[in-house]
Amino acid sequence: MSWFIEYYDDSALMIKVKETLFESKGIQHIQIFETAGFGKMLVLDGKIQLTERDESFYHEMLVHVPLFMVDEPKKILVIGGGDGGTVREVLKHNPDEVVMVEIDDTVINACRKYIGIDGGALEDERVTVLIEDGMEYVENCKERFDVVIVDGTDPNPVSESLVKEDFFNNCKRISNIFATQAQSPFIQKEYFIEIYKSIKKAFENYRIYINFVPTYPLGLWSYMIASKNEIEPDYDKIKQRWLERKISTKHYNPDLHVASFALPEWLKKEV
Ligand code: AG3
Repeated sequence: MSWFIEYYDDSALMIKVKETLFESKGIQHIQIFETAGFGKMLVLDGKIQLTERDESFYHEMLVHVPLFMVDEPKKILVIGGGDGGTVREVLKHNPDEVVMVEIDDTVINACRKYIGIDGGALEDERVTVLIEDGMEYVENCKERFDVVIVDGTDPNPVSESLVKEDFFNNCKRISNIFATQAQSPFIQKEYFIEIYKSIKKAFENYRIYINFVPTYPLGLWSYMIASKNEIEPDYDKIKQRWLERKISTKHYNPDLHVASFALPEWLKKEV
């Protein structure tokens, strides 16, 4: 047994590891571990992307919050998300078409082989997987999507374009509702503020929501949802859609959906 340590600026998270299942250094440094208590774990460039034990906390909030805000989410675009967890959740809404644009096919193949959280979602006939840069895809995109979701990594040279105003402007042009993961507002305040400022410039309406994901930087995670139209989490509508769609989840429910928009005072001061 050894410890995998993810270092933050002045703190760190340690996960006990049994063995390394996969490692490769290409566009990104990919590591997949079997852990002692968190199941399989995906790490990109030293940063924990998911563990089997709590990935549902993240993927379900990233996906179900925007999708339950829409009457009939039929056509969905996912940027990033090579492990397939986001597409797996999207399919629960029974869409007609899902496009996933992932820049690194090694992540897709390694996750399929060694983790398998997509549960076959990426092979579903309604799903098209494109190996392409997300920014270039949205720039050239002539289609429209009901919902666009960004499941990216911490901003780095590969994913940096996905937090810029230009990218969000294109997402606005091609979507009715847009949602992105938005980092830890507590431990990665600069990233969070950068995403917030770009979203604010690009969209008329935007809201922040939060939940806890134990293996992400000190546990608190944020997301932003944005649209040309007004965004108001209407509990009754969400509850009704939840009952109609009969979606089973491990973490998400309509109460949590509405509660996740309540922000603590220290965070309200930042936005
Ligand atoms: N992507 C967002 C997680 C980033 C975690 N950051 C960190 N550990 N420093 C998750 C991808 C899962 N589909």
